[in-house]
Amino acid sequence: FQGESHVLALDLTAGKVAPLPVPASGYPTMTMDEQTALCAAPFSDPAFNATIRRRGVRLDDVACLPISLGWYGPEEDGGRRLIKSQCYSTEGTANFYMRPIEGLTVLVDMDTGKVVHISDRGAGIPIPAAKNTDYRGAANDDDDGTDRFGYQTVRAPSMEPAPEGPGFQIEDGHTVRWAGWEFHLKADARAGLIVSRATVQDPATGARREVIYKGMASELFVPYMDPTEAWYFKTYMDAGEYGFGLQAMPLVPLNDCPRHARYMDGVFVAADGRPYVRENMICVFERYAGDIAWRHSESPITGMDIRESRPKVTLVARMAASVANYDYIVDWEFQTDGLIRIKVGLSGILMVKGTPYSHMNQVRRNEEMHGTLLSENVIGVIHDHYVTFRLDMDVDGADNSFVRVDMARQDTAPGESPRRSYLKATRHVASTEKDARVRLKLYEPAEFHVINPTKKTRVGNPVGYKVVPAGTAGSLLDPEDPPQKRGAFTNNQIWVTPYNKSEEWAGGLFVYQSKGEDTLATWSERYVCVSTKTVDFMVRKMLAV
Ligand SMILES: *[C@@H]1O[C@H](CO)[C@@H](O)[C@H](O)[C@H]1NC(C)=O
Ligand SMILES: *[C@@H]1O[C@H](CO)[C@@H](O)[C@H](O)[C@H]1NC(C)=O
Ligand SMILES: [Cu+2]
Repeated sequence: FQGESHVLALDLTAGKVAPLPVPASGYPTMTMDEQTALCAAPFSDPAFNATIRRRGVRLDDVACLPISLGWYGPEEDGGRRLIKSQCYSTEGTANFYMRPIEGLTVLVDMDTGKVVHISDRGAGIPIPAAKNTDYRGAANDDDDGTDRFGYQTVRAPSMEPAPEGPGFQIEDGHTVRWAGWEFHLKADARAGLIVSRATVQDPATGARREVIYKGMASELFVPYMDPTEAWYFKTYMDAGEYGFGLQAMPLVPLNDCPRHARYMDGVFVAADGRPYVRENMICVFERYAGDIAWRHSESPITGMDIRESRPKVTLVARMAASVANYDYIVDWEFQTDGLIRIKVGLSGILMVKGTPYSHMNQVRRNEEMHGTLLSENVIGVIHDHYVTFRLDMDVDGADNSFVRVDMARQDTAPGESPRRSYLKATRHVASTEKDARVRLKLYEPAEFHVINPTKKTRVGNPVGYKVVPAGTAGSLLDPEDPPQKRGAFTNNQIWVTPYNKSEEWAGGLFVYQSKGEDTLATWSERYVCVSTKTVDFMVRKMLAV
């Protein structure tokens, strides 16, 4: 092979393989075998070993991580697959993330495994101490069920469903049925968890009604806000570069998921094409957290003695991806009232930067630190985490439209009413992709509906689902900044595009070292009529530190 990428369509019925167009730039997601091999790659270079010795670290204590390097122009890229290694000292702790060998960046050719360049600007930056960095329970807890401060360690509370067992069934290992819901679940190498063919039973007619054809995390974007040599390139796109599902480890029963959870395995492909199974990738469980689903009580003034209350029990499908230091927890939660909630939790360990400073009194006034001094010789660098979800909605079938309901103040005419103003809702059906780009504004509020104009409710309104953005934020980077061009799906909070099976990944099909010409931002430039649509929906942004 000559380092070329190919995209192939396999026709299982005909037993044929046909080539598909290859994206203009970028490379496919790294395989796990590559990522494993790349951790060892720097050690094949004597100059690397010499650098480590100069930094006073024993070679046996060094662990290196493969860091995707984005795309910063042809001079840097050289037309080949590259990766930058960032190394840590594991001496005295399992939490090597807290002990960066700061300023040392090793550029490696991914195909040959050879070191291309070593940059070490970290001489004089000490490696933060190992003391008190171990996060493992056993390292901190005493045998008597207390932690090192003497506090009782918290145990998972009981979240047990009714004694007659779980209220859900899983058929064929993948089809979940619960409270009128039916959907298919699958662990995917790139997206992590895919929910498809979600239908719900109409309580009035008993008919199954379609809701979502396919929903999944489409891409992530994690730009660090430090433009210096050893940090500028850290602008990860975890799904397309690392594989959100490839990075998911088996869930820990009883702590990751409650007692009566059921687990689902994932099947992935190794670098040589062989399939392998990873167990317990997804868990499914009923959740009762003490909340109320619906209630109403009558006041005694009515003379009616009504106390109606229903406990809120939901069904959760969960996976957790550990992309190096960070752990993302993705929950799809189904409610009995038809609502589907997607939640992203962030856990794990910060990626930190070494510094000579051990106290803020050493830092010059107004000195740009790109973060916060968290501990002796440790800076937490400011950064974002964006996750965008692609929702291929099928509300009562595939003929769907996207409606923006604008909320605006309407002033009354003089003498019309004692009121001077009220809130007026105006519906606007998107007619082009450009028309369906949503940038949220606090003082220009709107609601977003995916409707089926061909299916009406009993009283004549189109049926629909409301899309509710939560915890979103826009990117503050320059739109022409190379990482922002690649992560351009963060330019808007909602995008709607007509169905196109080549446009599943918001950052493009080949994300690794891509230039950003194959993204949602490009696709939605087309003046295509939006009828059957896909909603790309940015669910969460977190600003750490
Ligand atoms: C670098 O050090 C590692 C660990 O001691 C060793 O395995 C490797 O052979 C060394 N590399 C070279 C090129 O000497
Ligand atoms: C589908 O997407 C591909 C890739 O963006 C594009 O080349 C093609 O023109 C699109 N098809 C339609 C019908 O818009
Ligand atoms: Cu973070």
